[in-house]
Amino acid sequence: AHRVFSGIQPSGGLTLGNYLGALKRFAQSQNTGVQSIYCMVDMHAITVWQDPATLTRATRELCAGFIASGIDPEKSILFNQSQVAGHAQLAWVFNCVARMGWMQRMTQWKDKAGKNQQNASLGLFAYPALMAADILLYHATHVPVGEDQKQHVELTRDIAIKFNHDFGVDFFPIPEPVIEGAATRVMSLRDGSKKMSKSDPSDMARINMTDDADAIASKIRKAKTDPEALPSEAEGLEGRAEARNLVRIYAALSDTTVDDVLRDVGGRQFSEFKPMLSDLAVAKLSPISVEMARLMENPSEIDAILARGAERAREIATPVIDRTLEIVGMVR
Ligand code: AQP
Repeated sequence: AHRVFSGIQPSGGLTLGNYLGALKRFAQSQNTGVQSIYCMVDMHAITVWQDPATLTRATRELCAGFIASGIDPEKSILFNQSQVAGHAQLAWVFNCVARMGWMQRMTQWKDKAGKNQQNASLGLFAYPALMAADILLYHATHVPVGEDQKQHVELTRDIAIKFNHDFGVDFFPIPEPVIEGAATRVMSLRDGSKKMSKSDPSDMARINMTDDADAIASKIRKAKTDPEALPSEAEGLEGRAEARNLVRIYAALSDTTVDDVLRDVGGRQFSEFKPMLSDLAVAKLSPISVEMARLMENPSEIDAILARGAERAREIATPVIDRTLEIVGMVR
């Protein structure tokens, strides 16, 4: 059976990268009738220090972001990871299946741990094993993510294959990453070689889902570009990372392709294109931020949605973790 799982960390406010790489696509795919499970991965978030009150708020705001982006908590399962114990249980088993060398090769580990790996948390190192547990706990077959998470989904496949092989079973399905659309890797507005990220120290590098129209317009106006006019074909964006990023964002927000956008705007200067892009971004994002703010007025309602989602998630997860522990030989 086809089942979708994906997660987002409540490690800061949502960005345009999270929206285009994840949320917008989740909303589009929920009408295909496939069972979809979306998780606020709070246990992943604490792999780097989170202020407790901020984590609580960010988790609720993330849930509001899912709903405001069009994900219906009745159709999809929406919950936070720590409410379903199976994630931690299965992650432990996978910590014992995965190899240190596999983790060491992960680019996210290298980027986030930086030069001082000895000082990074053990959880940050083991992050991909927990992510494998998130996906495989539901026997998910498809994992919609941005380009940056492809390597972790591949590691999930390796863990599933090794578990099945080590125990001589055909228990875990081998999940596929689903990376689609014009903006699977939204880049920083200040540096076209870095991805747009919640945790970038410069707020000017990203568009937050909670930014108002003025903030969006000012960030796009100040976004780094080059002095050339826009090309009329995608090839003309080669070697122009910042220009390409803005065109891709435009294409993704307007549900078209880069080629279609360039057909319309090729030959124009950025002084003309940037206001078009900010108008489009404001038109698409402000209804979402207004709805997020409205939902945040009632945190107990959000908590009830997460609790109900967790209950539904546990119904799927419990038999899987029980069977896993039995396969491993643990007395049940
Ligand atoms: N820049 C991006 N372009 C496209 N997709 C992106 N995603 C994140 N950034 C971009 C996708 O959003 C989903 C959730 O990501 P996450 O919160 O689990 O963690 P992340 O990938 O580490 O995102 P951030 O924003 O960079 O957070 P921090 O700064 O805390 O690490 C994933 O599907 C991801 O691909």
